[in-house]
Amino acid sequence: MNFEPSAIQTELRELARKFSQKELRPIVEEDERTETFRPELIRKLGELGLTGIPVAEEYGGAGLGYLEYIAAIEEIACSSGAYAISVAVTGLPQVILSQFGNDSQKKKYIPPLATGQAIGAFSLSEAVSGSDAGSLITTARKDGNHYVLNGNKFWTTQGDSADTIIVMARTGGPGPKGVSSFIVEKGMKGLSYGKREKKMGANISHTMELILTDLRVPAENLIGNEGDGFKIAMTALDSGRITIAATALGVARSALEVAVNHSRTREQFGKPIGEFQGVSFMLADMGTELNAARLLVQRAAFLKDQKKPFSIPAAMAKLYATDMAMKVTTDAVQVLGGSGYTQDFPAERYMREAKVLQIVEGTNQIQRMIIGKALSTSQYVI
Ligand code: COS
Repeated sequence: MNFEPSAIQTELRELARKFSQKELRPIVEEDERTETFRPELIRKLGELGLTGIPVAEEYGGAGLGYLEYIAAIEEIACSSGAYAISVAVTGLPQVILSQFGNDSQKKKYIPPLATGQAIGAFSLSEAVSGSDAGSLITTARKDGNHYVLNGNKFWTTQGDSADTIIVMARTGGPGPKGVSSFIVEKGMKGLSYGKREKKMGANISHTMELILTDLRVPAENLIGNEGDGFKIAMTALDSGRITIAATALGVARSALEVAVNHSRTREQFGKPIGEFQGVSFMLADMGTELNAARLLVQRAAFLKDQKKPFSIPAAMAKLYATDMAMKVTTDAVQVLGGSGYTQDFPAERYMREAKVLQIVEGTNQIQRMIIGKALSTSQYVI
């Protein structure tokens, strides 16, 4: 057992930290208010090699693992949960195509995503199918050497700026086995954008409805075989959940930092409030739970890197880290008191960002379902 980060992990963390502090921190509060997403920042992250960390070098990635990836995502999330989500979501098509794509799909679509030249998205949910992902009703009908897609996809992160979108649609009968995955490109005729959700947080990241109207997708853009789509989506979400958990670490770390600084400088009753046990015990719990969460996230990443089963550890990491972030950010607001509730301090933004992490890539109730099912059917050794 070795808890020491490797030289490359430290280097990548430093690189991401510098970018986060220099490029993200100055613009994030204003952009959050104006709901502005800057694609050029993803390009810059790509130039630094931070958008394709776990992707093979032959496809433009860094050829590293998830232990490196989560270190970078945590640092980005320290300044902006929304940009960390953006990097994580741009990673989903890369994960999918690396594992399930054929050679020409890999060569065409992965390098632009891995180098930040293209933005990625993942479109599974619909009005009628959120947690019950296998009940989606968007159709994909084979027509010669094309599939014709019709339906409305909901909650697609950065759907309006994405160049490459993995869309799940139904080619077969009801249930998970009737679902297939397709590569949809920005600008394809029949793809338009519907409602952009008005959200309580992570407003830099646009959450879009995609409208597919007789959208003709070349048959060569089917990933794997017809009917593989649900398993492809679930496999990608297993990996994605590790990156969402890493985002939670960054958001919580920044919230703790703000709370600690405040507790040292804010004086009441003649001494810094951090010297009161009521506050210092809160900070102690926040720090302890943050560190416990990081160990879970690193373990899930480690298992993935070792090519061992990591589905349940990823669900545990996502569940614990995002619940931890919700608690830590809420307590940070509390430590700051009235100031915490104002936009003069970033604590309230962290709290709003943490909330969405308990929901995206499978609600924490779904994570509990996944973990509970594995425990009750003995698939998971405790
Ligand atoms: N990896 C690979 N295959 C998986 C899998 C995974 N993580 N999870 C399930 N599968 C497979 C199952 O093995 C099963 O295959 P077989 O029919 O060959 O046995 C198939 O997929 C269907 O699985 P299951 O019966 O468990 O599907 P359910 O419809 O009951 O759904 C949950 C399972 C709830 C776990 C799934 O729908 C889910 O994760 N929902 C949340 C969706 C989500 O995260 N949405 C967020 C979108 S991005 S913001």
